[in-house]
Amino acid sequence: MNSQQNTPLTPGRYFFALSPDTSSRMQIQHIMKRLPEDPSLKLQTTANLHQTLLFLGQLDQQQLNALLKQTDSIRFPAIDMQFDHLSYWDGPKIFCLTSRAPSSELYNLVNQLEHIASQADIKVDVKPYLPHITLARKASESLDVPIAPVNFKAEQLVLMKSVSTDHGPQYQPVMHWPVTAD
Ligand code: 2AM
Repeated sequence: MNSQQNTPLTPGRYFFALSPDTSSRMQIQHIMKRLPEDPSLKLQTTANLHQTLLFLGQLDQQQLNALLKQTDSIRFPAIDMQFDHLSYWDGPKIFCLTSRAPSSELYNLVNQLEHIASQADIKVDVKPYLPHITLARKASESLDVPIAPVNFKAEQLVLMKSVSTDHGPQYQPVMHWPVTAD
């Protein structure tokens, strides 16, 4: 598959994600204004909004090179889904958007990514995939706020690097793969 690389890939913490298009991003920002006013809440920045597909963790150069050799085989159609619920997850203490009917194409893509990661000898989390978009961390209470469903349209897969900064982690898109027609 045709890929586009933004910056040289150097060792670090990586994950595969889908980025919301501009319209989904605006809908999400609108929902974020309705979160509780809690000073300890760490809101996701607009630039960092994403749907994680597979968290890869810390990768060395050899693992990155092996991973990139595998990515040519990835095939996926445009992924169009709705996030229709604002949830509180007690374990990671996050507010996130979840979907009552995630797209089956999403799971196909996650399976492909898990496969190529294992081919590249990258050990990933074996927990079942739960699609979500994190809106805020350090949440401490459940909430019951009805939302208008967010149409989430993703036309490219992104490899993100998580970089620590003084203002918290910054997620930098380092490679993109567009949808494939077949
Ligand atoms: P999230 O998907 O719930 O927001 C970068 O850290 C991204 O990978 C974050 O979006 C984060 O959580 C997700 N992620 C998934 N598993 C992770 C893990 N074990 N450690 C850190 N981040 C993880």
